Amino acid sequence: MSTRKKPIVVVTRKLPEPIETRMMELFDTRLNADDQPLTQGQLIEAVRQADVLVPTVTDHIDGAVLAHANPNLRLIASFGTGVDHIDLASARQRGITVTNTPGVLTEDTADMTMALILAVPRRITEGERTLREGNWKGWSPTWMLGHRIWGKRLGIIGMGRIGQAVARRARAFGLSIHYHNRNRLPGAVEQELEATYWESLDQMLARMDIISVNCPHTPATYHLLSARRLELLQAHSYIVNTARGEILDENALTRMLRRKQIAGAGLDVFEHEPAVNPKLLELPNVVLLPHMGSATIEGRIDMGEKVLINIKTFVDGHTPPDRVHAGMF
Ligand code: 8YV
Repeated sequence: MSTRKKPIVVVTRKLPEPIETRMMELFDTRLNADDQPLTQGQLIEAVRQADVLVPTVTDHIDGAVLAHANPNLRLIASFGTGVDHIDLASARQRGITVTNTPGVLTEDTADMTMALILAVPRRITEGERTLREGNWKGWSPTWMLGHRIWGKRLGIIGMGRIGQAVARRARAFGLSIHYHNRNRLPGAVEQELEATYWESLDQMLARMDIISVNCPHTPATYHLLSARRLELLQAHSYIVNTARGEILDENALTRMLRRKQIAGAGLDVFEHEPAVNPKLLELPNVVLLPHMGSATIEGRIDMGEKVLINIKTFVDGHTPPDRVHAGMF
């Protein structure tokens, strides 16, 4: 057993038990047993203390927080794939490496996306609500009619790992696959997915029956689906977002849903989580989920394993496998 001092690892939220136990064995770990999200003051305290910080999507690690980091804070090993809650430029300048947990939540997030692609046009939660509220008067040939998804066009925005996993599922449900991405996929992948590439997002939006948002939130994708772009959608179309709320203008979307300028939406993420535009809650043609796209116990354990590996390789002096960027010095 090495006598070298173990690094202080501060974990901001409660993680699955096997991950926390291993974290305790490997490092000088500070856990958050009652899982209360940290306030900005508590986050500042955490970066003052930590050699390694393990945050999640609920921690906003901006420049103001990082300004209080102690000089030994060398790694932010985030639990999650998206890193839009971390001011990457500021971390980099301070010599702090950032890692994430990509790959292990691809299939779970794609499943949830497919669930919403089915749930919204087929009015699944609306039907369930009606039944639970005791308002089901019995079967009728013209009641609770939704829309068929077989044979419709799905436009995927962001054709990375998750976008492609959605495409594979959607093909099996008879949807034809269209996509917009920063870079066109290799021909072999396009062929396998029978996917049509649209260089112009505007042109794709105007022609699709269902849109799925699967790109990361970056400064370039903030309000990518602006009011102007949302207005390009056809009135019968649906939109599903399991990526980040900030990618679409939630107020504009709500307005369009209320005016029936689009047919419905399935949202797992929101612009100001955990707040949800109250007008969305009043609409029958939306399915709203509390950011649970990757919420499986298997996924959470895999994410935790990735965090452990990233920390261990880093403190042992190697390049962590999921490095988003290295600190600048
Ligand atoms: C995670 C996510 O639950 O990984 C992501 O980017 O959005 C979620 O699936 C969350 O980020 C954990 O921090």
